[in-house]
Amino acid sequence: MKNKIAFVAVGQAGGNIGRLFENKGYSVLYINTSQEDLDTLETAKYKYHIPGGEGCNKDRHKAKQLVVDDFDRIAAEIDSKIKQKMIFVIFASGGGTGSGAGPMLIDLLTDEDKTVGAITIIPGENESVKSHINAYECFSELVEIDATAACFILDNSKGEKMKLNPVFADDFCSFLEIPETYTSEEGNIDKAEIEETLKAHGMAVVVRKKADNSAKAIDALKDNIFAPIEADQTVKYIAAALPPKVAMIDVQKAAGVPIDTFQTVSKDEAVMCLSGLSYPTTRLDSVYSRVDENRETILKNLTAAKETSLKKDVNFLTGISGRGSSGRPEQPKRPKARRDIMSKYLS
Ligand SMILES: Nc1nc2c(ncn2[C@@H]2O[C@H](COP(=O)(O)OP(=O)(O)OP(=O)(O)O)[C@@H](O)[C@H]2O)c(=O)[nH]1
Ligand SMILES: [Mg+2]
Repeated sequence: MKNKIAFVAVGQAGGNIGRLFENKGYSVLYINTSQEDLDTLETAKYKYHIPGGEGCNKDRHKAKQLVVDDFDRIAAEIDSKIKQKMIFVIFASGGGTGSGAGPMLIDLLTDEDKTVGAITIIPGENESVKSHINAYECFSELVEIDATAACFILDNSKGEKMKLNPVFADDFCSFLEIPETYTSEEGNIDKAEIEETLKAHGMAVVVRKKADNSAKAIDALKDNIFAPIEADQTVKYIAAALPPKVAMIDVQKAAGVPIDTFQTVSKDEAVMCLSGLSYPTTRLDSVYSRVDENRETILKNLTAAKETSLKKDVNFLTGISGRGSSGRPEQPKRPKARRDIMSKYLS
């Protein structure tokens, strides 16, 4: 799949996960507003520093403005380095650079006739209110993009954040490599089916677990590193390499009946990807609650500091963030669709 799928890693967390994919031989372009963050990626082949950026210290708006001002060069960089038709943009939702730039980049790149998915991260419950505000804003943008392909949502409340990265990278690569790893007279999964699974809009999860019966494989769907799957929900695709004693029908009973299944036989590990799931509303509600509980304090702080320049509040933030005047320089003329997308994120 290395000639079909590549990664654009934005911000620090994006870089941390991106480099695991690069180590496995995938093409990765790292983008950051912080040169210092990029410098930590010593062995990275393709790095791009957004000019004028000095990190965004959790300010999503700053990141968006930097992307807008430099988008022509960012797009040219991606075009020249990434030849694959499917791109996954990796970013944390709780910071500034990745959170601000991630959804917008997905929207802009999808517009460029590529299939673009997301690999993102929800902050852990112990993280700051600011991280939660950013995450909620980020997701409220992400869920509005109809054309997004699969969206993997790592949940930092599921474990130590640096430990989640290799679990995800290893499991996702095991899934991508199913066509080369497992062939069976009883059915194969080919590359087109992997792509089909990953093109499905909505949340996706990928898990890998040693399983000598169906129950163990199903456990992996409940106990994993991702934001929890909503109860009673629909699933579009299940693609799985299952050991002989794990039955797809049991997986379906647990996960819901998909539109299609792609299946092959593995040795002792179940490798499963579910896609086309709905976004994790319950988990996002808990992100919202964390902000809401601190509404009074946030209001007080914002009034005192008068620091935010966000022009548009996303639903729940109405009345929380201040509204500053723009005072931004005129943008150079860009093709209309692109300009429209950009203004949507800045207005
Ligand atoms: N799972 C995981 N989470 C991470 C990692 N690094 C940071 N995070 C989480 O990501 C959020 C912060 O995002 P960063 O990627 O550090 O921020 P950034 O995009 O560089 O943005 P700024 O530094 O604010 O400009 C927090 O919720 C962190 O807990 C990582 O390697 N893995
Ligand atoms: Mg950073």
